Amino acid sequence: MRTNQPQTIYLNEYQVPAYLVDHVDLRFELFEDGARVHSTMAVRRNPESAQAEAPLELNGDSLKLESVSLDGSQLAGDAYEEQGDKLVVHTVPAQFELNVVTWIEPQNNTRLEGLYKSSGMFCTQCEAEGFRCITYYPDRPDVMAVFRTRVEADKAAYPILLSNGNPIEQGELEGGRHFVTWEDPFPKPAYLFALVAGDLVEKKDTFTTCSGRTIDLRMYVEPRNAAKCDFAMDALKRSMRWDEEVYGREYDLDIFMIVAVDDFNMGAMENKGLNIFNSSCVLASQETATDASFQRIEAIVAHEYFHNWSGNRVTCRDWFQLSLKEGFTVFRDAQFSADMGSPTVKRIEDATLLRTAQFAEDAGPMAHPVRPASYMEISNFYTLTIYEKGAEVVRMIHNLLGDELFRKGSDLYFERHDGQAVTTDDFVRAMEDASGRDLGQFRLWYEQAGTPVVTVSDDYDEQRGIYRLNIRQSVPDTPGQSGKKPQHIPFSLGLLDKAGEPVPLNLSAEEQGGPVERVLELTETEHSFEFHGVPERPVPSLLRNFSAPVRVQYPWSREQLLFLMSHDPDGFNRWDAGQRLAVDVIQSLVGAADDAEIEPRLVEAYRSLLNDASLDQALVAKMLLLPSEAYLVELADQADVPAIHEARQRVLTHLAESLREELVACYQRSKTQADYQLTPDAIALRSLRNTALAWLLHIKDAQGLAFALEQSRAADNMTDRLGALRALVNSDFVDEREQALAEFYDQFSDDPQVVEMWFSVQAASHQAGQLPQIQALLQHTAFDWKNPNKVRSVVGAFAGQNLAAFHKADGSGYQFLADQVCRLDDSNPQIAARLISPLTRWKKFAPQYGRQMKAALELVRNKNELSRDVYEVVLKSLAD
Ligand code: 0A1
Ligand code: ZN
Repeated sequence: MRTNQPQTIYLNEYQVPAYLVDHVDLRFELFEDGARVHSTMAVRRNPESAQAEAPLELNGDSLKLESVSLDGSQLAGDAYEEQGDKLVVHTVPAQFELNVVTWIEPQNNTRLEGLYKSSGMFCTQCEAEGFRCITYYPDRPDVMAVFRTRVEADKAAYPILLSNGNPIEQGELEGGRHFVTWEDPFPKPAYLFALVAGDLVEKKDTFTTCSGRTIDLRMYVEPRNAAKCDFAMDALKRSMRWDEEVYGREYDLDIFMIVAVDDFNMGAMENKGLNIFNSSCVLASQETATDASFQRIEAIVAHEYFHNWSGNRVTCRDWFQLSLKEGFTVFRDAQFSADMGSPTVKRIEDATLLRTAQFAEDAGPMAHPVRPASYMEISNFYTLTIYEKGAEVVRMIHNLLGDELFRKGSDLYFERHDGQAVTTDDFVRAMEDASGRDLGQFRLWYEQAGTPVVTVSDDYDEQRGIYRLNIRQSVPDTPGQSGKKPQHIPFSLGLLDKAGEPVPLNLSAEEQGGPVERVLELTETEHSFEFHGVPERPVPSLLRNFSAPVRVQYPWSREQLLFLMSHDPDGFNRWDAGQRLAVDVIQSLVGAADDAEIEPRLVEAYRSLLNDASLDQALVAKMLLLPSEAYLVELADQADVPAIHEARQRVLTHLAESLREELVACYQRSKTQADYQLTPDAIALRSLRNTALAWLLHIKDAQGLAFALEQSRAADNMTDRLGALRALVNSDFVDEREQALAEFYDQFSDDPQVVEMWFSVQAASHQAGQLPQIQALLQHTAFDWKNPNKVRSVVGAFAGQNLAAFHKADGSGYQFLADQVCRLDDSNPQIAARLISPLTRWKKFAPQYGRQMKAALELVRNKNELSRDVYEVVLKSLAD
């Protein structure tokens, strides 16, 4: 049990900083047994602060203070005080220079915040509050300073010394040591500080900006990864060009660097001029990365690069504004990915993530608005709500304003706030000012948590040719918020006649030949829209392209869904109709008798998908994927996971058995002859082929087995290799799967990114990932508790993806997860707090499960010395 209760921080208690830092000079002496950090800050009282006589307060965490001096004189012991996580200097002049020397131990830093070591190199992670683990500093994003950083280390062990900005000096030191000094001319918050020192190979390229400046591009990786940089480098250049063309944003420093590190809590970090990446989010080659990894890498490289403007040049005033940079930047990277590949597929993937995981978060105990009003530990707020829902909110603004006015708004935002730390409200105001639109009610998207539910009903007046849609919205209660107001929802729709032709949408009797698609703006609790001149009862296509992050309820018949699946001109809604149909069929089988009929029209719909080569194969590849167990759980109340798993498996078996011939044909037809390519078409074909293979192995088909073995043998890329392995692992071919796993591991045991995939394919598999097998993976030589990727690939994949194995009736999965969370909490609280998330939604599950999930949470709550990170999650999850 925790003894000292962590404090809650509130948005409405925000105060401007009492002191500002204009310039900071850092000197790092790096050694094997620790590092000495000398910091000299040019500090002045903030004229905007009312606290004129306030003492100077600096944040610190796990620091050993060696000395403090003010304007060159060492401070006497009573002039300052170390108060827990603060250094307080009692009396200071209006303007002064403060020098602080601290000693830290990067080699013992397992939290991976601040300065730490990963595979022998020094690296940093300062967002959100890691800089205070390096030195005492006003560690808040609204204090922006110009940084100069001198790094000193042994030259042989650490030939590469990096920090933000441009290198301005370097030289030799005594004892085989050397130094490099970097200066970043752009004022920045401390969370964007970075330092790297290591024995790394350098990959060089250049980029010429729109104004003709030549930028040096550099990637730094461990020598064994030298051949895995090309894709990320190209993705970087594509991103730089795209941001110039679409947002008019040019890069500002003379050099842009990317470093890959193996031990990293998140995906990557946008430090000014020196982005640091989790190796798995940047390193790739055809032989070791899947299509999905390539796409992820391209998106993350772009995301971090785009932050240079949306996050760095214009940053957040405080951490409640996190979505200011994250929501906007995710929206930007999604636009970029859509432009680079298939827009419909990208939209489907984003909506799937949102509906499966963000809706769940928004309905659970950690639900919070896109702009939260309070938090205990900010690291817990790097959530799907801040990132993905935040991006949807920006997307809705984009859709309400249109391309041109949105661009005008973003230009105004960047120009008006360049070099400032601002709020989400400033962002919305720039959009309003540039467009003349009133987004007053729209701001509720930032303030109210919970997923709005939009309930639609319709009637048709044949005599008058009027089709009416009645639309109601409601926003559910969430912890600490009830009685919510209606939100401003852009609701895109179309109507189809019997032949599948679009019906003109005339909103009055006078209107004729209206557009065939409209965005209705819902602002009230209830609306009724009448469409005139409609000659027959149409089928509505609602929320096209997922125009708002809401749940839509409409009493679709299976007939209508089948019709939309093959006729809707909106690709997203074709896919969505298929998903809804499959959900309906699976749900009707949950707990049903063994001989219950499985909707024959579902089989026929899938048959046409498989047979019709004229369809967009990228869309077909997505449409063939059944809704995931996680999504089915999200849709259920009082979920009985094993029953949902059974029902879904039954449908899969039935489909695979009924469509065996088509699957074999599809498998054979989808073989790509040419060399490996990353085009949307080639990606779609590999995806289709691997789905067909998985289905055949699901029914233990002998020909499928032959395909899989041959595919493993002949594959020239990881997508096909892993596709075959996954299909085998998820099959009943026990001997073959064991052999395939062993061979695969032998071949790739020296590649950590591939080993992580090898772990997660097993941990996510109902066949190969039962608890005893998970325990065995934890004992594997390649498993490492200190490496977040390994923890995620085994424990995270088991609890998050292998739902029926995790939700065992005896509660063993829950107990297991609680034990691992307790174990990790001591070494890496951020990862522990993320890992516990599957337990937090215990109220969502059938009581026999929920009770035991709750008991597991209580077990964690009772641990000694719980971190603030895990404490907050457990406390909120157990609250009434
Ligand atoms: N800003 C980064 C994500 C990030 C956040 C926190 C971290 O450490 C706690 C690390 C990275 C991004 O959006 O990519
Ligand atoms: Zn980001």
